[in-house]
Amino acid sequence: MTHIERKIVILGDSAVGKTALARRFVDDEFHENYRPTAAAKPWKKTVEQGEEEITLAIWDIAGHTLQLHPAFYSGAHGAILVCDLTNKSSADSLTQWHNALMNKMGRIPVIVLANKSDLNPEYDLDYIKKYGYDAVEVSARTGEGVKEAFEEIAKSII
Ligand SMILES: Nc1nc2c(ncn2[C@@H]2O[C@H](COP(=O)(O)OP(=O)(O)O)[C@@H](O)[C@H]2O)c(=O)[nH]1
Ligand SMILES: [Mg+2]
Repeated sequence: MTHIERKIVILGDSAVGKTALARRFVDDEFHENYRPTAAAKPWKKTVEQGEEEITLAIWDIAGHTLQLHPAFYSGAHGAILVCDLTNKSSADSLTQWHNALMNKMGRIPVIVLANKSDLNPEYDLDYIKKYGYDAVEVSARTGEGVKEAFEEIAKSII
């Protein structure tokens, strides 16, 4: 079995659940209290994909500015764009986050996650589709779809 390391960045508006999703995937934990992410340090988790063992270094954005820091995006192989199903404007922001990333990294593989599927939604996946994205519903709280989503992005960047 060969071992490779891949870098993934997580982008999206404040409080959509970027940190919660990384934490659910890496530690299988969820915490209710809101704590804005202070520093950029990668979360790491190793997954198996066929004959490959991939360590994912997951960079959760620190702060919430579209002015992406080089340490954040540099060397990224793939990206996760996150919006919050209870906050429509977070879906309207997806294109901006994606453009900010593409300006730096070109077209790297991206998946779009519509988080907080455990709550009453303000909009549905069709709304996101208008922006050209096939989003997947997930919940960091219940874990719904989270593992599958990270495995999907891992597969696309081997
Ligand atoms: N109900 C629910 N709350 C969530 C979910 N994901 C995150 N949250 C909550 O939303 C808030 C913001 O989450 P956080 O991960 O800090 O967002 P970030 O700013 O994008 O990193 C926190 O209070 C989380 O507990 C989810 O899937 N369901
Ligand atoms: Mg955060």
